[in-house]
Amino acid sequence: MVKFTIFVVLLLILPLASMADLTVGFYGTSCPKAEAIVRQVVQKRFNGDKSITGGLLRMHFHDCFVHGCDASILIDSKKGNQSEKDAGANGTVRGFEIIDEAKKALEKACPSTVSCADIITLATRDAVDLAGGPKYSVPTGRRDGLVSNPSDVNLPGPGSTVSQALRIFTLKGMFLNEMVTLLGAHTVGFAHCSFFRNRLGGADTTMDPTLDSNLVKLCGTQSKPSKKDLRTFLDQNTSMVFDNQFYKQILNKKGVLFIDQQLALDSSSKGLVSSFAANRASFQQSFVNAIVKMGSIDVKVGNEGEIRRNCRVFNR
Ligand code: HEM
Ligand SMILES: *[C@@H]1O[C@H](CO)[C@@H](O)[C@H](O)[C@H]1NC(C)=O
Ligand SMILES: *[C@@H]1O[C@H](CO)[C@@H](O)[C@H](O)[C@H]1NC(C)=O
Ligand SMILES: CC(=O)N[C@H]1CO[C@H](CO)[C@@H](O)[C@@H]1O
Repeated sequence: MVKFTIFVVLLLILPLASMADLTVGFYGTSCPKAEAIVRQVVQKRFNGDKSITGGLLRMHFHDCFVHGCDASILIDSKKGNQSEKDAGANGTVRGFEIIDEAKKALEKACPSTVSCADIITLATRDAVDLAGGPKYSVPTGRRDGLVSNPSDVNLPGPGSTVSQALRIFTLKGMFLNEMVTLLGAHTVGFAHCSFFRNRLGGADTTMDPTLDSNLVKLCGTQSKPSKKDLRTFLDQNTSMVFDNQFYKQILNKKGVLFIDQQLALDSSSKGLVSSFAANRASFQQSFVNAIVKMGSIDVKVGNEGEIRRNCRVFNR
């Protein structure tokens, strides 16, 4: 009976072990200014370009969903060996130079101490706040990973249904309500025509006809595409503000991506969409919980991995 109890207790504790090794204020003694330094870099960039919130949020998502949140997304390809950055359609992830700038400042203040994976996490947290989103504490202590392969990238595509996308989130231990919440990040940022052009020109009648004709002007249609792959806002109304407007837009058939519009139509997710559209505070609280959880997916801690000196290359 005692053995059995210990076994049950271990079963309960083990899955939490890696999350427990991340702590709020991990750099409190080793690099007390770490969070302030990141904040300063993000603030400066944001003052010049409010769109960085979109770039950082998407970077954090793509990092965490491949190999865990370990900065594998930051590694540059080498001759004859490509990295995660170069996986097919994920080439439009942006904001790498913000991470470089923060890393440079941090290496000066406290060499080889603050991981690139934590820089992505903290920078995203600050950018969400600056754009009008929730303020939150986020645990740190992540270590940087030692692999980066394009073939490891298994992210949902923009043409996914809710259940297809959920299958990938489930593999990462994320639930439907968390997926619907995290997709609320599409309240900021851009999408390129190539990700939604197949919906245009009446091809997908779930799109508002006025939005459709506006987007045709920008993108053309699948049979007559525009020459350039231009981009538009994912949230067509309050494009630069981190609010719950995204949910209101998709309830009005103004989702740009197929997956976004599906959230408002699929019977499994539409109830949550309505409740987030009606209540900004409940969206923001739910978002904090979900993004902190996303930030703990398969993290490396303790002696695992390394603290990269340059976020774009492995130390050895
Ligand atoms: C089913 C899941 C998801 C799909 C299929 C998806 C798909 C996409 C696509 C196709 C784009 C356009 C990229 C471009 O044209 O450059 C995009 C942008 C974006 N995504 Fe997602 N996404 C998903 C989940 C998420 C999550 C979980 C987050 C963050 C928590 C996120 C944050 C963003 C942001 C902020 C942008 C704007 C990027 C920018 O401004 O450069 N997405 N997403
Ligand atoms: C290069 O190849 C190895 C596997 O052979 C892999 O582990 C590594 O992460 C790859 N990527 C880069 C950019 O070095
Ligand atoms: C756009 O957002 C503003 C501010 O939240 C809101 O008052 C307005 O109704 C929205 N307009 C449309 C067309 O969605
Ligand atoms: C969101 C997105 O575009 N994901 C793509 C990333 O790259 C992989 C591999 O090329 C695609 O399968 C995903 O659709």
